[in-house]
Amino acid sequence: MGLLEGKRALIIGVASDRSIAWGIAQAMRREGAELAFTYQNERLRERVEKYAAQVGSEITVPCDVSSDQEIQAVFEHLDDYWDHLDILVHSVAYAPKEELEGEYLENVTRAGFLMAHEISSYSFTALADAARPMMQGRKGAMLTLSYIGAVRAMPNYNVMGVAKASLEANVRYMAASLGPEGIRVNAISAGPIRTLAASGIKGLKDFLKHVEQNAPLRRNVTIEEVGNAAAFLCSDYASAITGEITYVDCGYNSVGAV
Ligand code: NAD
Ligand code: IMJ
Repeated sequence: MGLLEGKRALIIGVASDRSIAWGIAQAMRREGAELAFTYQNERLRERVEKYAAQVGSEITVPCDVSSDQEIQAVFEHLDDYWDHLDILVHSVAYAPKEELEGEYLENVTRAGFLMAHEISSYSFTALADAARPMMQGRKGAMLTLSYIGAVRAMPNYNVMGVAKASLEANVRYMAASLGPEGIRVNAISAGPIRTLAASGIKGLKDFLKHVEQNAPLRRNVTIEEVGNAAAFLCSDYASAITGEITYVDCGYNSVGAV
């Protein structure tokens, strides 16, 4: 029997077959979960419908996480199909591209800072609050994706690192809020992966190579491996784990300069 047999999961953040959210969706499906998906905008609708069908799902709902109305509508729509929800996966981040290069203080703006925090951190809070009514009375789990730039000043990551630090604190405060309802809240801090969100990032190739040469496992992580960790963290096997940031990065975070 699969780890997630009988559970229902909403996956937010599939944009391509390289998306971390897609790795998570595939692992959760394999472990027996029923899935629903959101897509950011019309441009992504058909693509996400196609991916959903591949994992036996007919439930796809639009959701730009900057809109409270769209967030509310997701759960109204979901309520037509499901009488409850067990798992919420948040795999979304955004900051203006111009701020993800060069020196932090030179490039950060008030608008970019607010945007990064709104889309990459606050949206998890807003989605959790909207999902809460459907997650009552079950052993629910919420999961988001972070990056080591939350805890170290990494080149080019800049304002996104500050937003990820907010997201990680959010995980702890949300875990404290939702714990009494039996809902767990965790994050996976993934190593670098070539996805749409990582494409066009200055120096990515060299950084992937650096990880390959220095991480204890001497390689980079895959979306399948992040998916497996996600399935575990959202399963009842992780029933005492909440408020945690789990590194899934081939050990990179645990070593210093070599
Ligand atoms: P991706 O581009 O496949 O996914 C990013 C998703 O964010 C897309 O599906 C996009 O539609 C969505 N998104 C952006 N703005 C949105 C908005 N306003 N409303 C709704 N959706 C919006 O890239 P990914 O690498 O799979 O990123 C997923 C998560 O993983 C992000 O939080 C990212 O920070 C995190 N992460 C990525 C890496 C990496 O190296 N790729 C490493 C660690 C953590
Ligand atoms: C992002 C920026 C700088 C360095 C980076 C990254 N490295 C990695 C990433 C080394 C691995 C990818 N990552 C962890 C992210 O969280 C990416 C978030 C992101 C990416 C974009 C690109 C396109 C855009 N806005 C973005 N906002 C957030 O316009």
